[in-house]
Amino acid sequence: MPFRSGNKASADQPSVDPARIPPGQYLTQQFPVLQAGPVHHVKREGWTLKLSGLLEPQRTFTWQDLLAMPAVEQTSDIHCVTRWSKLDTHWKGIPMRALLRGCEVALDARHVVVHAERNWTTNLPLEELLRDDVLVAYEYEGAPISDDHGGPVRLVVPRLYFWKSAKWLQEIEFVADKRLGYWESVGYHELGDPWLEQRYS
Ligand SMILES: Nc1nc2c(c(=O)[nH]1)N[C@H]1C(S)=C(S)[C@@H](COP(=O)(O)O)O[C@H]1N2
Ligand SMILES: [Mo]
Repeated sequence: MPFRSGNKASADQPSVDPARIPPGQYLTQQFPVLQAGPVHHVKREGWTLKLSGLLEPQRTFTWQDLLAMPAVEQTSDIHCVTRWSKLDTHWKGIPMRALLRGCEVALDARHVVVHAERNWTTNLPLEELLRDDVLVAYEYEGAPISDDHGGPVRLVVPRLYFWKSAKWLQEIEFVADKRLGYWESVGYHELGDPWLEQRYS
């Protein structure tokens, strides 16, 4: 028989389908704040998201542009390579695919480099960027995304380890050849699939 402590905290734990937790991960109810360097404080006014590189036309969205587009709300599980997973997080924003509507991505574009505040980067294969659940998010749990979680706008890529979900998003550059990002270039896996436990390269 599994030991049950009977204390309130554990009695309140909802029962979770273990199939939702990737190998080597533990569940948390917290929302840890993690980044390389300090939290950035980015103003909405003057903020832009650029879609650059191998696509036509290249695009620049302002905060107002983003708000004017039809938003979606999405519930996603997130998995950090430092081994915490958090289930059923709620995000609101614009699907990546909707931002690309009307743009033609060049045939030789195979990868993207995601750029964030102060030259932080991460890389994704193009097909991972184009998944239905990749969101350019501006609300978390019904409120504007706080500075420490990457507001005003962050990327949410639920299928991969959470470091791919760039906080303080600025630019998505479409490129032909893979170009490793910040964590990827110091030994983290270039793809980072939590279900295959791709932590390091
Ligand atoms: N711009 C930027 N985005 C980033 C990072 C970073 O250092 N800079 N760290 C990543 C990592 S390692 C994780 S686990 C998540 C953490 O997001 P959170 O602080 O909202 O939990 O952000 C990711 N996005
Ligand atoms: Mo992370």
